[in-house]
Amino acid sequence: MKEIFENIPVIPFEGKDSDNPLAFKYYDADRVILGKKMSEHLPFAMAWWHNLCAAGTDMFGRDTADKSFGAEKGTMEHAKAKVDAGFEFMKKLGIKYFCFHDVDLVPEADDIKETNRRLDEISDYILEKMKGTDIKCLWGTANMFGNPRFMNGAGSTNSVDVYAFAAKKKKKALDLTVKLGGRGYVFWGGREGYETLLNTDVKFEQENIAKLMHMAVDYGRSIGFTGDFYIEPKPKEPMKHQYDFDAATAIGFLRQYGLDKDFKLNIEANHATLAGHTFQHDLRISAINGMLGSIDANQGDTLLGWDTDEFPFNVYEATMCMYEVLKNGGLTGGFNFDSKNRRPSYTEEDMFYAYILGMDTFALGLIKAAELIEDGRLDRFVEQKYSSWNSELGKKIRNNETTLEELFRYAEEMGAPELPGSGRQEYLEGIVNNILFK
Ligand code: XUL
Ligand code: CO
Repeated sequence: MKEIFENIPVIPFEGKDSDNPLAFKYYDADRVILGKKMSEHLPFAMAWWHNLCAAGTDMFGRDTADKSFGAEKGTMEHAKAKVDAGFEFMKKLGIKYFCFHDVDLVPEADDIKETNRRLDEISDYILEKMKGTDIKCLWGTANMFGNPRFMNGAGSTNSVDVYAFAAKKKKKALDLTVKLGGRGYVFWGGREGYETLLNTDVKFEQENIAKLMHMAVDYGRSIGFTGDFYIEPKPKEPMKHQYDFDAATAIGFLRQYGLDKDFKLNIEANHATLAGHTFQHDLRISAINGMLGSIDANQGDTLLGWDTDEFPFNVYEATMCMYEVLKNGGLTGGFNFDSKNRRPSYTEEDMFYAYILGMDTFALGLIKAAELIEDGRLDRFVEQKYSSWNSELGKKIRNNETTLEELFRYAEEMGAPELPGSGRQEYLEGIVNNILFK
């Protein structure tokens, strides 16, 4: 078969002194870090929508890139050309996973029965392509935000008919995910939220979202889906207020509605920052609750208030991300590049440069995070910071063996406590810089 990216070779690892733009400087798949290969630490995934569908359109202008891949857009030939392009792309970069929405795969027909027939056809084609490769599906999802019928949400909609239609799409997307062997299934609540409380029954909407999730879990398990369901939190955009605001909010929701055994979180860097947190914050909150499942790898722009979905180049952020991931013992999911080329980066080379950048950034983050852990100074500082809790009293409190009255008596004998000890933030930040730039 003729290559689509004819001018792009298989991307080799050449090391940090290489100036070849079509080579990895840090991502060395077989290099062992803390006892595991880089490729196992970093199950990278290609996002079908950004890489094979999005072509630079924004609110003010049409496509800049040509993503026809030699076929007429809006046809099944084009859907197949995207599969061909995607698999060639993944093979050339050594990417082992892909993620998709239902409508990324085929042109949507007016009649959903025809859309579903096309989905059957394309998933057969993808399965055929997967044969003889080690490329797999990381997660699937249904797009329940693009079509005007979802203007008031899918699980949260006011229309019971739209709700049933959403359920139909979800069932099909689950069928496809299972057919393609997906490790996970994502719920991103794109329009599950509100513009104004004047017309919104928040409690009613949230209960209905939970019911749809329960039905999806029941159905998924009944067809043999053993992977994780994920909520992908995001505070706003497209809605003014989205219910899955951040990791803490999503965890509370999952627990309230008894979904926490089947769900974990898919944390996207740019969503965490839109919620006013660091990426690391939402990773930590997920991890300490046993719910850090997967990551949408990208970054935002602090000067802009929206979801820019940039390819990650911030090594500091990637290092702190990998620090959390290593401490979590890895992910059940992977690192999906929910990232897009900037509009003026419209060539085929740019598609590759973007993924090389993202993969190298996370590889460097992994190397540096492992060095931080091996160095041990951060861990030792945190251990020492809480060392007063190793006392008899500290142990009693931790074991729920004391009372407010007993603490009162203790404090009365003690008098005023000493200051709790310096937080040493600047010293610790210096250690991070020292290791990053060693
Ligand atoms: C939107 C977003 C989605 C989800 C999947 O901000 O991140 O692409 O990842 O629906
Ligand atoms: Co995402």
